Amino acid sequence: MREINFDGLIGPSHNYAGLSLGNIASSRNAGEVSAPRAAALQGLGKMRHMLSLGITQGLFLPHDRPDTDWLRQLGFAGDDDAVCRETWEREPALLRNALSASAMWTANAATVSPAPDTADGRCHLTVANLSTMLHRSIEHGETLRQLQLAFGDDRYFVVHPALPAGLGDEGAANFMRMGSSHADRSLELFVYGERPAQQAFPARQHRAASAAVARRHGVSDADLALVRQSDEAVAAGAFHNDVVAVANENVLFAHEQAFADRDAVYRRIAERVPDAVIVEAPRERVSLEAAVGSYLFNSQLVTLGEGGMALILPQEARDTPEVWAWLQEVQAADNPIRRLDIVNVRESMRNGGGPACLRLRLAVSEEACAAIDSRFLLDERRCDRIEAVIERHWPERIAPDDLGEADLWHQCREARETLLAALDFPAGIL
Ligand code: SUG
Repeated sequence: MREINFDGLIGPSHNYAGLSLGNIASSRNAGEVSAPRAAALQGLGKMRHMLSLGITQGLFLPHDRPDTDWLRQLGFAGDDDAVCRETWEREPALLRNALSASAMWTANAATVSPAPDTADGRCHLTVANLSTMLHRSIEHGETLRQLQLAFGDDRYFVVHPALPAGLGDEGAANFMRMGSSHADRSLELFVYGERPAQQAFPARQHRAASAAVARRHGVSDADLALVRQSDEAVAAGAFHNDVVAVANENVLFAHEQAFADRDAVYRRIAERVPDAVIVEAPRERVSLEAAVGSYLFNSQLVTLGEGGMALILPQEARDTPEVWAWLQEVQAADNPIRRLDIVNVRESMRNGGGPACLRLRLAVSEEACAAIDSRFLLDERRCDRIEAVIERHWPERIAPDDLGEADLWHQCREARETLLAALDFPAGIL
């Protein structure tokens, strides 16, 4: 079995509209000027870094924005420009939602149960409905089309559509899998939130949604843990579990305050995964605020070909002294984490999306890997092609008022069409 990460390529409409309540970075940077071209190049740089580590890398495509079909559902009519113009005049907030590039954060695209964990021995994916946030609830239709194309071989894959909208489901950002290796039948940890009456921020992953996804995937009760996120973590801005914890094979890397009942979670892991290693940041060394501010736990924890694991961390973790000092100790201590690799994904970070948010992770056999539509897989040559399109077609900057400009709407659409053509996707396929 091997790990593949499918990163969302950061789309040409990347901007700071402050759409995500409970996501502190998104709120803090609302109204700032974004740099879509630099953002997409940063994301591509991370993908190239993963390739350089010998890890298979895939990508998902930016969604079609502005989403005029969605605006038409809301009663706006006419051609695309007329729809956008009228929306901007009458309900500008709706056009901001229709322009969001949030599909870049593919940790929220779907939840994935790899083949060893499921009743029918196939890899199951459930598209996330993302129903708690309006701008993200728009994503699941196109996400489903992309996943059906990428994982269309039903000998190996089953792609389920999103759950009904009443149950909030945010995908793999609230999911961890632990076993001795990727190939082992593993413990699947589904992390959900609950919103106490006094809490300002919504809990985006509902318990019933997590349980429904596990049921659809055919994960047995023996392999399932439904884990409640701590209220303190949600209140500190951990709107998804992957802001305070990440797992890879037998290693859990987490903040002490990530879970409501930490001891019970650790006990369950120890029972089910005898060689489990838990690397925990104690609150007196790394505060929740520093963890959320630096996105320390939104790193990718990956197994290296030469043995051991690497943490792929955002630059912000390096720049936060209490975090970096603790990481040095982690690296020196007796655990599988051998390398600390830093990537710059600052434009995404300013909307609350770190290295791990930008990727959907699959563990697949060699045969299943060969059955994936190769247009979604990357090598250096395809990275070069993508880079050339970004350089030529992605806007350099977007200020808040630009969202109402027809030139921007046209540029976003043309940029995506050029990218799809460069990657051999015929027009209209999505
Ligand atoms: O859903 N930000 C995303 C960030 C998602 C991060 N993903 C994970 N933690 N896996 C969100 O809050 C900001 C968009 C804006 O404000 O325009 C945004 O949607």
